[in-house]
Amino acid sequence: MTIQTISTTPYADQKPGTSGLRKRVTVYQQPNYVENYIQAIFDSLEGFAGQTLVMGGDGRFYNDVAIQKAIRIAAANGFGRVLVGRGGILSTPAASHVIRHYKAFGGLVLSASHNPGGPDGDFGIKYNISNGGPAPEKITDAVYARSKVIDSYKTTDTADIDLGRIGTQAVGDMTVEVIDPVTDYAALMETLFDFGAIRAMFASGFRMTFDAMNAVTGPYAHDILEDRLGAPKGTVINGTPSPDFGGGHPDPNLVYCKEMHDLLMTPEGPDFGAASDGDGDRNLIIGKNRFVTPSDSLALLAANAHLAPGYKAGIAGIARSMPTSAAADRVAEKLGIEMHETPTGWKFFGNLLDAGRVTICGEESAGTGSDHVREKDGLWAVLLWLNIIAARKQSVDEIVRAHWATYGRNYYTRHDYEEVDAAIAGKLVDDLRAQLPGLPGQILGDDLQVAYADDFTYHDPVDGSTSAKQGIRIGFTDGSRIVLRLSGTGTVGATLRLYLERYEAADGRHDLDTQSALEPLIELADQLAGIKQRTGRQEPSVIT
Ligand code: G16
Repeated sequence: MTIQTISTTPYADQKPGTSGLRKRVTVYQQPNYVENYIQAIFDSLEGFAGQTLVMGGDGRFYNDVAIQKAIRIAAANGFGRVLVGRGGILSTPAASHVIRHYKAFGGLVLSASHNPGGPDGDFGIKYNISNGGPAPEKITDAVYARSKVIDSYKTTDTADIDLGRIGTQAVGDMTVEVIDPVTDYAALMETLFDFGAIRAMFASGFRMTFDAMNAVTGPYAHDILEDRLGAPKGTVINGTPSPDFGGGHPDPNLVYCKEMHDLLMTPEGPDFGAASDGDGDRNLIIGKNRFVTPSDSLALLAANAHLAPGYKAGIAGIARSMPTSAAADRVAEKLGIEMHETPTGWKFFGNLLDAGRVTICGEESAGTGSDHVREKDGLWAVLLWLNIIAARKQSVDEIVRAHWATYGRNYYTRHDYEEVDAAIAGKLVDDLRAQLPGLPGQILGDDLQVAYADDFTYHDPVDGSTSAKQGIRIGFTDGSRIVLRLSGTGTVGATLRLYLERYEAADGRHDLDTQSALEPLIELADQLAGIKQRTGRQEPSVIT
């Protein structure tokens, strides 16, 4: 093997977003684009000589090309071993587990998550550290700084690795071990949940549909739900990963899983429906006649986690991203445990999990997870729901209603305006930010008094770091909130996210239609920010 040092010129746009570097495939296909970014990552790390690096992706278009490049660059930079999923595949939570389980130095996760795939779709690369979680801002800032001045990268003159063959191969001095992507992850799930009780529930006729969206969770779901838990064959649909997700949009929300949602609302539908996204970290939960919002799901899972063997001793604390509803806060209060509000991005949970201050984390963007890995985990959430249903012997709807009767209901919605002109979106946010100091104390709209108005700043209680400008929040004295921020995962223009929340007490009205219940706040947000007028859009692109 010869190590080659290849001259290159920097790209100006390799700034990692909410979750790694996500760009159009065509951007990644530019000369040396992948090479520059991976070398910039390695240049920002220290002490990895001879260490293990995990690699895997969601199997999307360009996964196979990028992973071969990454293997050669890792060998040339002195890693001792690469662990890679067969076919270059690892779901994001499985990659996190493999990093932790084999005590790797870190990992490269090749995914653009729920974004569409294919030659005209998106691709992404994310670096995870030794705790299995996404690199913190300290590292992603260093990677960006390095990418702007990089002038060479190292690679080898070796042939492609056969990623279809389980076992060990060599790239010069570096070992490449191709592993089964499912085995370790499935074994971890068996330690957390009561597989016997869930198996008995399926045996007694409980029916579910799991939509793998032609993405990475297909093999995991077939193995765990059908083979280990005995759910009938056919429970998992769209279970074969494809490079362009079968032409679909692998985002498990009510737009892209409408068919499943509608089926669950009929008497003939199954008892339970769930889905996961491109890389397997998001989840969608729908019971018969009951869609569960991700924010409610976080609160419910936290309140009931003790019913699963892995959490029977109770949970240490809960963390949620700032735009996520405050439903979980009420659970933490009742349990007398810590509650943390962090910026959007799973990377902000890492320190709290490592310090043992929280056990369960979640986000409004369909992500929930626990300290078993350092990523959100779609199938984990599905299995915890199944465990809770099996233990409580109640339907999802009954469990949700009982929860609201105890804690009250946080009506919640998110309105996305996608592919907005970036300059218009930026100005909209700036102008709203400028209004904030004058808002507290004002009575707005339908008798809503502003309690606070700020641009969220997070102070990490573990490492003392500060992250500013994490989203505008306007809170009202009755517990309602308007939150507005720009997405950090879009690849074209800007995506404006408007989050709305209203609290209805335990003895309040819990049967209102969500959009109607939030209508006054939706109108008020538009008055304050001028969304329709400035964007020229009459409706959001997606409502979740
Ligand atoms: C990523 C992050 C999440 C975040 C989501 C949406 O999820 O890991 O923490 O909530 O993006 O972020 P934004 O609102 O900035 O678009 P995923 O599933 O895309 O990796």
